[in-house]
Amino acid sequence: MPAPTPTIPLYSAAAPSIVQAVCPHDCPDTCALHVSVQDGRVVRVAGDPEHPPTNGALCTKVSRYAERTYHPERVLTPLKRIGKKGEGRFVPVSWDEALDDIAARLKAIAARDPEAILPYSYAGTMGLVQGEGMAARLWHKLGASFLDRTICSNAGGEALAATYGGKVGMHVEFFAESRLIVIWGSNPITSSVHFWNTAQQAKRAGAKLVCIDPRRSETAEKCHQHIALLPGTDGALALALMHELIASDWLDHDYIERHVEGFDPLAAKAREWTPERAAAVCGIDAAVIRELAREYATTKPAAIRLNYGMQRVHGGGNAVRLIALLPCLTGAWRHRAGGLLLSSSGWFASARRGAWLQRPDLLAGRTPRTVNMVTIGDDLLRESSPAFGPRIEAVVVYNSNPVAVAPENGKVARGFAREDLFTVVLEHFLTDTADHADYVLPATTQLEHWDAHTTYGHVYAMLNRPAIAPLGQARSNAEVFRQLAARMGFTEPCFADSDEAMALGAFDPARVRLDEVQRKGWSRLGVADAPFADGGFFTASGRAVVDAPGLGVPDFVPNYESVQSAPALAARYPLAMISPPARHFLNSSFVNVASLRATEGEPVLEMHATDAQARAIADGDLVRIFNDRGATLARAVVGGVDGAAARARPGVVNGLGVWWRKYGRDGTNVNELTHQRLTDIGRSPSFYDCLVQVERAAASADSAAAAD
Ligand SMILES: Nc1nc2c(c(=O)[nH]1)N[C@H]1C(S)=C(S)[C@@H](COP(=O)(O)OP(=O)(O)OC[C@H]3O[C@@H](n4cnc5c(=O)[nH]c(N)nc54)[C@H](O)[C@@H]3O)O[C@H]1N2
Ligand SMILES: Nc1nc2c(c(=O)[nH]1)N[C@H]1C(S)=C(S)[C@@H](COP(=O)(O)OP(=O)(O)OC[C@H]3O[C@@H](n4cnc5c(=O)[nH]c(N)nc54)[C@H](O)[C@@H]3O)O[C@H]1N2
Ligand code: SF4
Ligand SMILES: [Mo]
Repeated sequence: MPAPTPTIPLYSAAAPSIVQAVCPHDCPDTCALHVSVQDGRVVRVAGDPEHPPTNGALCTKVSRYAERTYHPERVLTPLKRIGKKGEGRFVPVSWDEALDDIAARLKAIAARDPEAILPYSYAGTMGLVQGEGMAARLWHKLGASFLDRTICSNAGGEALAATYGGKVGMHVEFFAESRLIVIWGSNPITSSVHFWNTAQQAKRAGAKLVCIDPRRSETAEKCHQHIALLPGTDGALALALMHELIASDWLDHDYIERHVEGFDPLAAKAREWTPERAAAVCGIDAAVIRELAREYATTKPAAIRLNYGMQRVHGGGNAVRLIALLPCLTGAWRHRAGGLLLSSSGWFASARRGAWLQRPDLLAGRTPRTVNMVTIGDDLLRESSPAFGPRIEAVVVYNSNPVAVAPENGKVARGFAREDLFTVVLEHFLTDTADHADYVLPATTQLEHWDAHTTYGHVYAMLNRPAIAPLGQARSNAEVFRQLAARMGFTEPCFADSDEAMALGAFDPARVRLDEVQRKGWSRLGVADAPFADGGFFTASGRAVVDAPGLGVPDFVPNYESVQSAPALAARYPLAMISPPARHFLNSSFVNVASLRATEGEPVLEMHATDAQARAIADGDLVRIFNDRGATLARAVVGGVDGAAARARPGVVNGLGVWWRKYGRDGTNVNELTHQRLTDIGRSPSFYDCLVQVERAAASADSAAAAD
């Protein structure tokens, strides 16, 4: 098999040339990058000053992209396992040896039952080519199991689509003109820093910023007001806000009349939710709810930046539906700086050539079974059954690190340790998942391959050009799947499309100005400034929907695990644990970048002094966090001593994620404790719906750790 011909521009040794690229990470900001290259080496990665959402700035993590790319631990040759699964012991092999063996093994399994093969991927890169591009073509042709890609946003996504007809909302830049911004379930200083800069502009112009978050996050402490509700109680808060809007007649009757379908049953439900009732559920004061309702209704324009942090609980879908209806009741949508933004990805639905990129027609009428990526822990351990289908015999992982990021990951690690499972991992690094692979294949980074990008935070279609040749023997994901297809004898012309052709062909020329994309690297879709000023939602009726088919009228759905909903469990595990991202990591990416890991230090558990003192835990103690699913160790960060500000509210502990298990003191991380139960809507994980107990760790655990 001939080596792939890289379609890489060659740069002279003279002044650095700047290559137009895109940040590939799972982040709503989707920045345009300027990659400076000198002598074939990246010397700097900076934000494109012309691209409005980027505005010339990047977050700390991606400013370090060169450090990540040239990291001494990059996997740069194909590797074959020689140790036990999980040990991470490998020897280098040639691409031909690896691909011949992988193709033969997958072909043999497919001959028995292609559904025994499971592709497992998420958003390590959000690219249309290196994500589900060539890979999807191969899996469709093969008839492999479908993967339900729900680990992040699907509860909120489906909820938003049930309400508005699509994943659509305000433009991020117009938040600068809002007078009230409610940052709800989001920590943008960590996870969407460009939005935070926009909110700062609004603040300087006199806007009030309110943050709704159980944790006093980096963002919460910089807002005018922080409402620290209990995890998973946002739906109750939204209902009580509606109660107040109705009781005080702060409704936009004309907007409701014309653009909301099913207001009456919603009003009936909201009338049951007095601020006092919600306050008891949310663990906050009723007066706070009354005041928020008044401000939200009477400040114009008022905008809600909802984000995915609040939908990682049992009732996350219903909560999003309720919150999404708030701006419909007050008519906030009439102004371009009013309304709500959870995701903008729906604007790209017809801009992307999805069927061409992914070729579902290659299924030829077959409908393989679907495996939910959230329940990979249970599913890898499952035998064949009529309900489940065949036992999973092979997993091909790319753009994801499930052993670290999937819930209840003690089981995920056990599943990947199965000796009879054939595992291939396409990676930059030897992650927890790669350590379990039979073959690790070296993947290119965004600086080394072509791609095209849509985004969920703004409305620019974007193109990523490779800045440098692949390091070592790295190959792009698309190239690996192209070569596997050839070895399996698939001769459809689509398997010969180059990465470059796929990137340049990814957008529909009827919707995207391709000349501008190629020239500048990005182009704004044509979306109205105030898209729902006069209704026009993407639902069948064009109105925002209350009583969605199959879902009914949205309601508060309590957590699976909380003091109120599961008192017997809470008697043993009285603390609610949330595990939002640490600022310098991106999910489990960057954990191995020394400078970023040094900033984070070690896995920490934030606790309020009341909870810490009740357990004789002092700031800096090593603690053991545990429940029936497992245990993990972390360093306690105790706040609230003598009434000082604390990150954690009483009753809630924050275990910042997502560390690689192997960097944890005992080879575990917070997902040892989370469970695999799914959200009410969208089959998503309930990471932040998790009861635990905390105790001081044995002195031996601390001294053992201190020794290494
Ligand atoms: N630095 C960094 N940036 C990231 C990421 C990262 O890991 N690190 N991840 C990226 C990804 S994949 C995503 S999906 C986005 C996520 O971005 P966001 O949607 O902003 O989500 P998180 O930062 O996970 O969580 C936001 C906040 O939700 C709070 N929260 C937890 N439970 C609840 C609750 O029940 N109700 C409310 N109201 N709030 C709650 C958490 O305390 C946290 O402060 O960020 C992206 N950007
Ligand atoms: N407890 C807890 N767990 C969580 C979360 C939480 O807040 N708390 N957040 C959840 C969320 S929101 C999400 S989105 C998931 C994310 O989970 P994942 O999508 O698995 O994200 P990462 O952990 O960043 O892992 C992505 C991997 O892809 C690799 N990668 C990047 N680019 C490429 C490429 O071009 N080719 C190949 N082959 N590999 C590449 C990276 O090296 C990295 O190891 O985690 C979830 N897990
Ligand atoms: S802010 Fe988000 S999109 Fe921008 S560089 Fe950082 S991770 Fe990438
Ligand atoms: Mo995510």
